[in-house]
Formats: sequence, C-alpha cells, structure tokens
Amino acid sequence: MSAQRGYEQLFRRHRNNPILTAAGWPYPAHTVFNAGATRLHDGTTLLLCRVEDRRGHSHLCAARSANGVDGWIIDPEPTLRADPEHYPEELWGIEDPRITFVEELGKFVIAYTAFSRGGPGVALALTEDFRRFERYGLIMQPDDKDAALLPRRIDGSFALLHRPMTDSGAHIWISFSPDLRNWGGHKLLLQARKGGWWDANKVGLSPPLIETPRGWLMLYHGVRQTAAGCLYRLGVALFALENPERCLARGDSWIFGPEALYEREGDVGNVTFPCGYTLDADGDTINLYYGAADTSVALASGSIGTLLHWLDEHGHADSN
Ligand code: M1P
Repeated sequence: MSAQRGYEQLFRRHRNNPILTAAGWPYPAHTVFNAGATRLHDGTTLLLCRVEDRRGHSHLCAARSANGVDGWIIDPEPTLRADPEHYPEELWGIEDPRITFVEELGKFVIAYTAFSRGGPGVALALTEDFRRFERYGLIMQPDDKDAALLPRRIDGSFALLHRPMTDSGAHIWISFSPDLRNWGGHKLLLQARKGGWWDANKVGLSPPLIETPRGWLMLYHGVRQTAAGCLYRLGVALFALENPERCLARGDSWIFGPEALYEREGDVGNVTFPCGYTLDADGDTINLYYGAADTSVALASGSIGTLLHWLDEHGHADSN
C-alpha cells in the first residue's frame, strides 16, 4: 500500500502493475488501456480492452484470466472491431467499453464510445459470450461518452449514465429507456465543480455503478486542467437505490490518482481511468481495472464497506 503524505489509501495497487501492456499482445498494438471488466458465469475475469493501433484508431479485444491478475489468454485478433460500413459513427474507432450484465436479458450490455467526424457518441452492443455481438448502434449522439447501463430497470425503465458535453460543461447525466433503443427522461446527475476544485473541468462516469444495500456507489473521474496538462483522478458518490437521480453523498476530495510511474508517464501522462471492476465472493472486495496514462491496464483493489464508511465521514448531499 502506498502512503501519500498521510492520506487514507482507499485503493491498493497490485504489485504486478501494469497487468496488461501492448508488449504482451498477440498482434501489433500501440497501446492497451481503458478496459471494461466482468466476471463470466464460470468465474473467469474478462477484460474488454481498448487497443489502439498506429493509425490512432481503437478496437476492443477480450483478455481472460482465472484469477483476474495474470495468466491472461488474449483473443488472437480483435474481438469487436469498428464497422464503419454499417455504423458510420465508428469511422475512427471504438473506445472505452463499460460492461453490465443484465439478468433480465441474460446478456452483457457493452456501452462504448463510437468515434467519427461527428465526434464521440455512445453506442451499445449486446453479447452472451463476447464472441458474437448484437449492435444497437448509436444511442446518444455526439458529443457524448463515458456511459454505462444499470443492471436492472428502475421504475420499469432501463437507465443509462453518460456524459454529454453541453454549453454548461461536461457533467454526468442519467437517461431512461423502455427498450434500450429509445431514450428520454434525461436528468443531470453529477456536475463538474467550478473554480479551484480537483474535478472542476470535467467529470465522467468511470466503471458502471456498484449496487450496495445503501445505494448505488459511483466512482467517477474528475479532470483538472493545469499548466502542465490534465490530471485524471477518481472521486466517489452515492445515489438512492430506487431513485438514482438523488445524490445521497459526494466526497469533496479525490480518492485515487496518478502516482506510480506507469500512471505518470505514457501517451497521456497523469491519467488513471477505470472502466470496469469485479467483486470478490466476499461481496466487499472491489478489483478496479484502470487505464494508466492511456498506455496500459492496471489493477487496484479496495473495499466497498470502507468506501461507504469514507463517504459517511467525508461526503455530503449534493444537490447540483
Ligand atoms: O486521455 C484521458 C482520457 O480522455 C478522454 O476522457 P474524457 O473525455 O472523459 O475526459 C477519453 O478519450 C479517454 O479515453 C482518455 O483515457
């Protein structure tokens, strides 16, 4: 556990970090980062990694491991490629997947960023096995990204968190749908703060929300623009279970940020960017998979109970 000037460390970096890099890839890749994560029914950890090629375009590739740390079996070629012929919004690639298993559908729903001349937008693909995919196409027009579905309906509707860019800034919104294709009921959920805050310039959902008995736990990235570039750190907030538009608590301080060399240096230095997590059988240990400096995939683990306790001590209701 690394101690940073006396602050409580809520996430512990794995000693094998970074756990996945382009160097270990089975085909030519420039960088491997921002991976969605899930556990398959047999307990295997699956990471759906964003792989960037030397054109600067990304696709998604699955890596599977029995323990979620090492022994990764990586698909020998891209698992989900951009398909601009049928989906023009994917012209410049597909990025940053977040995976949600939806019991009602018996399927994993992948929300990813589709990038084209129109800018980044949110697209969905459904799969049972991460081998065959059913694309739903663009569901949120550009400029929008950082999206993930909730695992169950709220009041009869599917719910998606996402980050549209508006004149008022880059804030996290929630939208609802009866069928995953038609979306409405858009509401502002969590705002980037202004001025001198660590999350003043942008916020975006990091991994999908985590359901706890006390509410939906959100890990979000906050961006601070500095003279030397952007700093991507993580914050935490809690939302009401049956009314996720209501923020119960938001911490003022960031809880995880670039510190190790592989987070400080890379294609885009000073970036920690989680897109997925798995939970251990104890129901408390969270394994957070994050992109480090837009270059590699790293792992840090924490405790849901400790995060909730930290919010009890440091959080306060956020009314936007
Ligand atoms: O370079 C850091 C991150 O920048 C973007 O994230 P956001 O729009 O939320 O600030 C994304 O391109 C992301 O992939 C990248 O890691």
